[in-house]
Amino acid sequence: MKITGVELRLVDLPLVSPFQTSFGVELSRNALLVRVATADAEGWGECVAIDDPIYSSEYAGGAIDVLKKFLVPAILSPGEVMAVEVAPLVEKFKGHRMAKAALETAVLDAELRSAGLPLSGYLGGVRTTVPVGVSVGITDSVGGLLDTVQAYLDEGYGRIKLKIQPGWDLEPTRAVRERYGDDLMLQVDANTAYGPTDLPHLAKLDPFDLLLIEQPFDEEDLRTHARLREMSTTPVCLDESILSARSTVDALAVGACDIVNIKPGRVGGYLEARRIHDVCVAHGIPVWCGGMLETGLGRAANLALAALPGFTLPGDISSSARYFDRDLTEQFVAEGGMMAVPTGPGIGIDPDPQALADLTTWSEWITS
Ligand code: OSB
Ligand code: MG
Repeated sequence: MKITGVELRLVDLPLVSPFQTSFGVELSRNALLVRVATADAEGWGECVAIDDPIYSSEYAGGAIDVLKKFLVPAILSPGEVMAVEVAPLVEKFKGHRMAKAALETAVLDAELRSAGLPLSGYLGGVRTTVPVGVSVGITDSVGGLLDTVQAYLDEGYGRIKLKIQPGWDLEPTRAVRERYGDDLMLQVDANTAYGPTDLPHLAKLDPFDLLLIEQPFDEEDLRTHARLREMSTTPVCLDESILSARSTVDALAVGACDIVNIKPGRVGGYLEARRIHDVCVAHGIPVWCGGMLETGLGRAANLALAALPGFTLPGDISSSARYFDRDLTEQFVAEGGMMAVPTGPGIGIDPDPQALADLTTWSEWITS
């Protein structure tokens, strides 16, 4: 496939409400989009890096720089490229998985659109709808949290994830469990906010019968995650620590987790995400699709991945209205806690040209 040009574009989508985690507060989603142009079709990839390097080392400005200087030139130079060749072409550049993922996804989208194939079928998806949940940020008060959760339950979501941090953990979790009962699928995500001395404290979450606790410790600290598994009955899930199929194998070998959150951006793309899925299925480890407050473009592709057979837990893929008043694409809507997997070629959805124009803050074309 001959690529005639690559466009980098920043779009700024205000969030409907601030999203607070243990690492910071997000007020709007400043998303970097990659558009690949070919003679037959164009393809889209959304880079999940946020503005500041506080979830991981990557950030949007760094992604723009590495794409412009290294990654885009590397895929343009051979003259022709297929999606499976993108990762090998950029492998010599260390790290920057979120930037690499966006580029590979755009190439894959263009390729599949040309072939008339939906992403989900290409990846091996077996479902037409997938279970989804909501990630609920840290709020000012437990009362406010209960109101927020109630509103999501009224919309039909059956799984709630609470963001936690030291000082905001046992009390909000207990309050939600007591108010909504044992049938609610409830899980928590600490985004690395705890350390080894917090092990006994985190074991106090056991009575709340959580589906899982996500990434309580530093991304490099597999050992403490393994210790938590021995001290607590709550299943341990890794997010930030899982960077590749190789790191997944290592995490499983040291007994660091029961469950894996797969975010295609964090691991370098949908092809590596599928390998991680395959590793986990082979080990009997359930997986679910994480989210990074993506626009409709990113969520469309995540839905395709979440249709694979090993994705047995609800994904962080919510309705457009949970994130933005105005999405970049047509609205995604969860019904009864389920969302439809797009069926069109490639990621199966196009950005709305007017929304794209109105929300764009910067763009640049790169041609060979
Ligand atoms: O840890 O899963 C996370 C958003 C930004 C950065 C990290 C995380 C998140 C979320 C959002 O939890 C989930 C979603 O996109 O709905
Ligand atoms: Mg997480």
